[in-house]
Amino acid sequence: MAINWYPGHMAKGVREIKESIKLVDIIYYMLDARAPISSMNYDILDASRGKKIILLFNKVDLSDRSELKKYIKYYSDMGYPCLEIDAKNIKIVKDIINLSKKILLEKNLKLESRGLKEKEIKSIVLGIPNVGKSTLINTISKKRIMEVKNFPGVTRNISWSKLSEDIFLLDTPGVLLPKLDEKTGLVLSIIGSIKDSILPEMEVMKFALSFLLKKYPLRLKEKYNIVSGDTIDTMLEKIYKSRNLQGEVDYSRVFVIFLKDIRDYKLGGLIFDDLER
Ligand SMILES: Nc1nc2c(ncn2[C@@H]2O[C@H](COP(=O)(O)OP(=O)(O)O)[C@@H](O)[C@H]2O)c(=O)[nH]1
Ligand SMILES: [Mg+2]
Repeated sequence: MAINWYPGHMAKGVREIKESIKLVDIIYYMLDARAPISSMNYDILDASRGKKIILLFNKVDLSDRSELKKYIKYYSDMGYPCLEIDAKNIKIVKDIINLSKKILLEKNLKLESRGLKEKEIKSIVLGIPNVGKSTLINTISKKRIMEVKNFPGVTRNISWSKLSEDIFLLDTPGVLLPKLDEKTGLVLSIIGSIKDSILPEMEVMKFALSFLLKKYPLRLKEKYNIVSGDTIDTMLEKIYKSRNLQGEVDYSRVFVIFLKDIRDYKLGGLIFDDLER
């Protein structure tokens, strides 16, 4: 099955991202806290060796916070500093700066010992579509006075804004494509990283229902009175009826209702990955 997951202009960016990575010292790699594995692209981690990488788990307000701890531990054990954020909240800017400084301190000490202390640190935000990169950059620029800066050797027409006294952030984030297999595609569809029209609605709903039944059965029971013995048709009908809609079930409307409920926190904080898989 050949699926065109993302529009062509997104797929073109990989070479450009690798060029951007060369320019920076710190990478803020943004993950979706509802899909901490599916939103990761391990190839880019490989391409980023020698840089300081900070993992930003965004949309924690929609995530299953207690389960998220396991993923934080998983990545921390791999050596990545992690931060849970809500990119819309201006308070997180300070946390990002503080963690960056802490990490740079280690780096600067090493550089200093070689007599090469760096003054200006450059950084970039990377992540898959819709993870919240632009939101974070907007939040940062609301807090900081924008200061366009030119760096020697950087010929492309790009601008940087000042994140802290010595950290500059590239204004254009790097859009990464996730490593897509069928299951990752389904997970990323549920969280809205992949457009709703790409995968068949029924497949997405079936996957979401079986996943939620396995991991969050009480949420389905409370919200729609769905129980594990129900057939798929019964489950979809219950979701339809939860909006007091009458008559024959319109599956496209069920899709819209169900996915909106999931994305609007109507089923509470969720994580659609399994660490064990
Ligand atoms: N609930 C919630 N929504 C967020 C958060 N960060 C971003 N969003 C929303 O996610 C959507 C995609 O964000 P955007 O910044 O455009 O993603 P980008 O494609 O990575 O640049 C927008 O509707 C944002 O309002 C967050 O921390 N929590
Ligand atoms: Mg964007």
